[in-house]
Amino acid sequence: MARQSQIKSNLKNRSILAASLIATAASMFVVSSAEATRRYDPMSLKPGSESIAASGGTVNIANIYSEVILPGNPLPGTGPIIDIDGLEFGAFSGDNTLDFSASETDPAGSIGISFSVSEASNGTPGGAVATEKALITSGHASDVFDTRLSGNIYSALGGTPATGSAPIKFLDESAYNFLPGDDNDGFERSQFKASAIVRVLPIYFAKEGSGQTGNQILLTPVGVVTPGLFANGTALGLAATDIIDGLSVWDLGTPGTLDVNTDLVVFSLRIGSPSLPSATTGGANLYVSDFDGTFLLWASAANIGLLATDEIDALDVFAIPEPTALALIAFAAIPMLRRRRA
Ligand SMILES: [Ca+2]
Ligand SMILES: [Ca+2]
Ligand SMILES: [Ca+2]
Repeated sequence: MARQSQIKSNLKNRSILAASLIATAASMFVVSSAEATRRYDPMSLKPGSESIAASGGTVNIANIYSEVILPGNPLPGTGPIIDIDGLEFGAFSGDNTLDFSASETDPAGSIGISFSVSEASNGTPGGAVATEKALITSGHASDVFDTRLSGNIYSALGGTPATGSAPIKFLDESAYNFLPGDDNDGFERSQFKASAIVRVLPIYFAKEGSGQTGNQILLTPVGVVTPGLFANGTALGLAATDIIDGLSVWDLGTPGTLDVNTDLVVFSLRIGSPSLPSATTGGANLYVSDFDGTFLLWASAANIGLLATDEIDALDVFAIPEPTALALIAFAAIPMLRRRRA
């Protein structure tokens, strides 16, 4: 009897879980329908990008641009649309926003990355990056590529680097009214603003300029325009002249405060940074830290379809739904069907 009631309880829990998963999927569908003609994947540009000259200087490397062109959503005029002016988060005219991040979620789950490379990068022969480079000169540098990695952030912190799948092209620069001669050097999938004016997410970023050393992570909370220091290079185990050029932050523990051994970061360094394996390699390696004063390899260039001499200059992470979530729905449905037949 106890066993039976345990089974019933399990069935009930599975039904609740299934209903909850279906409801979640349904609500996602409603949101995506409402947003079907708009999407924001904020992006910033590297100095020297083609759009800067083409715009007569209104495209600023401190600013963050977004609003992706989708069917039914042509962007007005030419050129990209500013999502967050640099002045709104503490990157001034002349500063270069190196990369930026919202606070990521689900560090224990399966993970994918979006990245962009520098113009000098070649990618593994035959891979997505090499293919884009062959199509149009420097067109690969303004694109965004996706790959998925094995394990999760904690397995990397435990000393097991991830392996990745072959990258695929996720976004073309034309989706932003950017030009093929642009070089995207900052990317994030999160939507920082709920409207054109109100930023609803804190922004974590690295920049160069205004005396800022590129080995630090700054944080501009919601409601203010002045950044504070979230983590210095020492917390990451970085040298004074290392440059972070790809960044994703999990601000766990107390939001807005650095919690050593709890908060997490994955990052890439610019080629030439003294902490890399050599003066000409390592720029496409990804590293992980929990701010304990050291960092570990998360994935090497070769594991994400890139060459050791390539450069990742923009980085974001995203959660990949576990196959088990879908399996659970099916698993929950089977006993319900069986019971009905009985
Ligand atoms: Ca790039
Ligand atoms: Ca924290
Ligand atoms: Ca890099």
